[in-house]
Amino acid sequence: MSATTTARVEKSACILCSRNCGLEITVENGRFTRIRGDDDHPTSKGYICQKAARLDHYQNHDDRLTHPLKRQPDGRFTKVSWDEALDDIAQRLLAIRDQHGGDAFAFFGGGGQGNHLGGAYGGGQLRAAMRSRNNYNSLGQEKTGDFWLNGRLFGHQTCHTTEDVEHADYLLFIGCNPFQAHGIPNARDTLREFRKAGERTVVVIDPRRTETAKQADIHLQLRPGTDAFLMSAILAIIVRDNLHDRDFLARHCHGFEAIEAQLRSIPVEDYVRRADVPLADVERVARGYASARRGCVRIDLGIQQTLHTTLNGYLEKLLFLVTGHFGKAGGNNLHTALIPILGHTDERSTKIRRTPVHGMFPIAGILPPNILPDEILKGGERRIRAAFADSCNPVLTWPDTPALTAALQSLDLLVVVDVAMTETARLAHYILPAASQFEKCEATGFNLEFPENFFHLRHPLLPALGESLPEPELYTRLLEKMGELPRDFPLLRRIARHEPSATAHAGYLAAFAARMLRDKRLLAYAPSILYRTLGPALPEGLAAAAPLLPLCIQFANQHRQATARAGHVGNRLTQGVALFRAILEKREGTLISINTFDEVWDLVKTPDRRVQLEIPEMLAEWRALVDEIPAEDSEFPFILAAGERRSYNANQIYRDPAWRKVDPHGALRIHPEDAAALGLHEGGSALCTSAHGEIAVVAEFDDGLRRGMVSLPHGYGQRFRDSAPIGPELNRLTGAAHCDPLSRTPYHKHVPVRLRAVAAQDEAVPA
Ligand SMILES: Nc1nc2c(c(=O)[nH]1)N[C@H]1C(S)=C(S)[C@@H](COP(=O)(O)OP(=O)(O)OC[C@H]3O[C@@H](n4cnc5c(=O)[nH]c(N)nc54)[C@H](O)[C@@H]3O)O[C@H]1N2
Ligand SMILES: Nc1nc2c(c(=O)[nH]1)N[C@H]1C(S)=C(S)[C@@H](COP(=O)(O)OP(=O)(O)OC[C@H]3O[C@@H](n4cnc5c(=O)[nH]c(N)nc54)[C@H](O)[C@@H]3O)O[C@H]1N2
Ligand code: SF4
Ligand SMILES: [Mo]
Repeated sequence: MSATTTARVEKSACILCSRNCGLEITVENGRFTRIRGDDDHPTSKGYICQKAARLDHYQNHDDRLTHPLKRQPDGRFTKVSWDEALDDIAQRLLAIRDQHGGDAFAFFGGGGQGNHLGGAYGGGQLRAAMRSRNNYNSLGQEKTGDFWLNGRLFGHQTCHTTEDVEHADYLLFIGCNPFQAHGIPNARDTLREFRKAGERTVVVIDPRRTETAKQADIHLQLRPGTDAFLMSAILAIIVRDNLHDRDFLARHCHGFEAIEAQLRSIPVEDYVRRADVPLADVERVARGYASARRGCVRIDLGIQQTLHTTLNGYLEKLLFLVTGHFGKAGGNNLHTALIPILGHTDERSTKIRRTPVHGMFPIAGILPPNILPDEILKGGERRIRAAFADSCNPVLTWPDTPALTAALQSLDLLVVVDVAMTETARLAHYILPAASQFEKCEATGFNLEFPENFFHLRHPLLPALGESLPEPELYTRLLEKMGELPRDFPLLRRIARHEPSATAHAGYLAAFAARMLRDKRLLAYAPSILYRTLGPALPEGLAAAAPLLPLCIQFANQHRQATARAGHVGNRLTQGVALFRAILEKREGTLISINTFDEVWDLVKTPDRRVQLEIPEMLAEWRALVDEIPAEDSEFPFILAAGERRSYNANQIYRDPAWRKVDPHGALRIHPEDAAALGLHEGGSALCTSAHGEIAVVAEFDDGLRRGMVSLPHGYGQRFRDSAPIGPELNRLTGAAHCDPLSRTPYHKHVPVRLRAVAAQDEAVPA
C-alpha cells in the first residue's frame, strides 16, 4: 500500500451521507482518478450520486493536517511530536478530573457520516477514563426526539425505525428531500421507479416544491412549522372515516383509547386552514395512505428541525401505527444493528444525572448541542472545563456560533481530532491529525435496513498522510499515557497470535472474557484492548476491526436465524466468528441479517412486545396545539429554513471550494415576488438578520418556495487556506434557546429573519 503506485481499482464506500454507497475507486499516485458505484455492494448495488465523484477533494487538499499542532501563547500553532502532545494532554486531563470531577470534561462528536469504527475508540473510552457522562453529538440536534419516542413506544431508545420505501405503493415524504439528501436506498433511481410504476402514489409534504415534490403525485405545500396541525388532521380524518386498523391496534398496541379520544376532538378544517393547504387534498392523502396495501412514511429534518419537533415525530409514528403499516413489506419497521451507535438513557431512571445549568438529560446517551454554551459559560464550579471534538466542526454546525465560540475559547483545554484544519480546530489548544477515512480501516454504523441488513468494513487504500494517526491508535496511546489502560496484555496477545481460525478466535475470546471478569474496570476499554491484542493477528491493516469480533458473536446470538439466512452459519460461538470472518474478507460488504417481517416483533423491547401508544408528555403538547395560532412577526417577516441540502453541499466534509460545480456562494433562495418587493435582483446581495445575528447573502430566485419562506444551504462557511468564510455561516443566525422543549433539538428550519437588499455601490461582497 504505497502512495506511488500505478493505477489500481479498490473497493470502498462514500463517506458523505448516511447511505455510504459502495464505491470502486481508481487510485493513482495517491489520487482518486476515477470513482464509480460498486455493483457488488449489498445495498447500493452500483448507485452513487454526483457528490461521490469528487471525493479526491476530501482526500487531497491544502488544509489536510499532517502533524500534531500546539497553540502557542501568541496564538500561532507549532508542530509537536505525538509524545509531547499526548503526554501533556493526558496530564492536563487527569489534573482536571482529579480537581473538578469527571463532568468537567465533555466529548463532542465522534463519528460523522461514515467513520463509526474510529468512533468506538474515542468518546466512550475517553469519557470512561474521565468518569464523564457529557456526550454531545450532532444527533442531538436532529434525531434525539425520535430516539426518545422510540424508547417510550417500543421499550428501548435503540429501537430505531426504518422504512421499506422500495416496496411501498403509497409513500408519504414529510419534511425530507431524498432527491438531494438521499436517506433512502438509491434515492434517485427509486424515485424514478415510482414515477414509472403508475399504481404507486407519492405524496410530498414540504413548504418548498422540492426536486422530490416535482416528481410526486400530490404535493401539500404547507406553511412552515405547521406539520403538527397537518398530521393531526390526517390522523383525525383516518379515525373519523374508520380507516384505522382496529385488528392491528388490538393485537399489537396498548393505549389507543387515549389517542382515539384526542383524534376525535381535533377540529380538522381549522387545523388544515392553519397549515394552509387544500382540505380536499388532505382528505385524499388520509384516505389513500390509510387504505393502501403498503403505506410507508419517510421523514427527516423538515419535521425534526421545526416547531414541535418531538410531537411531530410522535404523530409521524402514529400514522404508521394507527393504520397498521408497521412490520410488513413496504411499511415502516425496526431493524437489526451491529455497531451500537445509540445507547439507552431513560430520564426516569434514578441513574441519570442531569446537566448543572439546564437540568437536561441524555437521550440515547446523547446531550443536545443547544445547551452546550450555557453548560460551559454558566455552570460555575460545575462547568465543563475541558473537551475533545472529534469528527465534527461545531463552530459552524452547532447553534449560535458567537456564543459557542466564546464558550470554547473559555475552556482550560480544547483538543480537536480531525483530518483538516477546521474553524473549531483554530480555537483548540491541541490539534491532532487523524488519518483520512481512506487511509485506515473504517466502517459506518448507519446500517438501518430491514428485512435485509448489511455491514461494510472498508480497507485502507493509502498510507496515512504525514504523521497522522488512525483514531484507534491515537486514543489507545492516550489511555495508556493516562495510566487507565495497561500497556501490555501478554497472555491475550500470545493466544491471539495463533492461526486466526474459528476455534482460535473462540480460545481468544474465552481468555478475553476471563481477563475482563478479573478486572471489570477494563471492560470500558474493550475496543483498545481488542485492538492491541487481537488486532495484530488480523489481516494487514484491519487491526481496528478487532472489536467487531465480540459484537458479531453477540449479534449472531441475538439473531440466529436471520444471520444464518444471510449465509453465516455455525453454533452459538462459531456462527458469530463466521460472520466476523465474512466481514473481514468481503471488501464489498456483506449481508448480516435477513429477517422475515413478523420477526420485527422480536425487535420490540417492551415486556409484552406491544407498542405503548400513550405518551403523557406528548398528549399534553398535542392537546395544547388547539390554542396555538401561527403568527406573523412584523420585525422578522420571513421564515428562514437554515440548512437546505443541495447538489453541492455535504456537511463540513469537503473544505476545498473547488469541489463545487455550482452555487459557489451558497445562495439564499427566495420567491421572485418576495425579492421584487425587497428590490432584490437575482445574484444581488442582501443582509439577512435574525434575532441573533446578521450575515451577507447572495440571492437566487426559486418560485418553488412558498411566499414568505427563504432558504440557505447547510455546509458552508469554511475558511480554506486562511480565506474569509466561504458562503453563509448560518449558525450565526440561530439561537440556542430556539428549540424543542423536550429534546432541545433546534428549530433550524424555522428561523424568523428580515432581509435588506444591499445597494450596488455598497454591495457587501460575501466571500
Ligand atoms: N447533498 C447533501 N445531502 C445530505 C447532506 C448534505 O449536507 N448535503 N447531509 C446529510 C444529513 S447529515 C442529513 S441529517 C440529511 C437531511 O436530509 P433532509 O432532511 O431530507 O434535507 P433538508 O434539505 O435539510 O430538509 C428537508 C426538507 O425540509 C423542508 N422543510 C423546511 N421546513 C419545513 C417544515 O416546516 N415542514 C416540512 N414538512 N418540511 C420543511 C425543506 O424545504 C427541505 O426540502 O441529509 C443528508 N444528505
Ligand atoms: N443551521 C443548521 N445547522 C446544522 C444543520 C442544519 O441543517 N442547519 N444540520 C445539522 C446536522 S443534521 C448535522 S448531521 C451536523 C453535521 O455537522 P458535524 O457534526 O459538525 O459534522 P460534519 O459536518 O459531518 O463534520 C465532519 C468533520 O469530520 C472531519 N472528518 C472527516 N473524516 C474524518 C476522520 O476520519 N476522522 C476525524 N477525526 N475527522 C474526520 C471533517 O474534516 C469535518 O471537520 O450539522 C448540523 N448543523
Ligand atoms: S453522498 Fe450519499 S447518496 Fe451520494 S454517493 Fe455518497 S453515500 Fe451515496
Ligand atoms: Mo444530520
